[in-house]
Amino acid sequence: QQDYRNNDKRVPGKLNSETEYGDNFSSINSSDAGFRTLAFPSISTSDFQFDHEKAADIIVDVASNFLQEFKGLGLRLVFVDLKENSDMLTRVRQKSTALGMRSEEFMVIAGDITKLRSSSKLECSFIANATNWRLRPGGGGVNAAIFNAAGEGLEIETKKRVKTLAPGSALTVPLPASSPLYMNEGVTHIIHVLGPNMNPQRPNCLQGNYVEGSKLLRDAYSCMFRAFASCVE
Ligand code: AR6
Repeated sequence: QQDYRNNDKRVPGKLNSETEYGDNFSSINSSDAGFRTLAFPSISTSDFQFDHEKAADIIVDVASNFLQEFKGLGLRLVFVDLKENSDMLTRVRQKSTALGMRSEEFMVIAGDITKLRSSSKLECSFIANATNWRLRPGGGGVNAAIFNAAGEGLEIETKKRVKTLAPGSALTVPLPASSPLYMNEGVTHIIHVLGPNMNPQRPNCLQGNYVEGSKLLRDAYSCMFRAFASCVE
């Protein structure tokens, strides 16, 4: 059994604890010790109905630029979707592989983003959330899953900071140590992100304007990754 120790002491939580990886991570080797990890879902591609091909292009482009810019700092990005047969998972995996993105810095995995340590033994201190403009719990999708798993502490800490979020922006919220997501999964921060909306049933629909939509989706990922970097730097 390999020993995957996290050597970074800058963020509280499950530091220096032994981390094991399940079958999905069999290719990971001991050089992964010390990575700080952000797990993030596909922003805007489900309830907000953003085009999948365009979204996948944006994810790999913004992520690869970010990893290049912050090279050597031990930052890792993990793209997560619920099912192995997810269309977004397949597209992002194909595009990141074609681009030669290094697997220890950029991973693509299937699973519930609120259970990465307990189900996959993957240690992620940071989780991004695809939220709504009022940062309200519920509403289905990954937003409901994260607010449910984190408990009321996330809602309280979120509301202390802002009341609304503009499309293309992000807000970092530290989780209280009493949050079940902190205690059970070692998650110390949630990064709320609001993506562009293409669903006429939801507020601020862009009505198929992909010039504006693509710009906002790029901004959303860029803000998310920078918020992560600024917390761990
Ligand atoms: N773990 C990982 N991925 C998940 C999970 C989970 N537990 N649950 C859903 N996904 P969506 P959007 C994936 O609709 O399109 C909300 O109601 C899902 O398969 O959650 O940005 C908010 O309140 C998909 O790939 O976000 C907003 O109003 C991805 O997460 C609105 O939906 C995003 O799907 C935001 O819509």
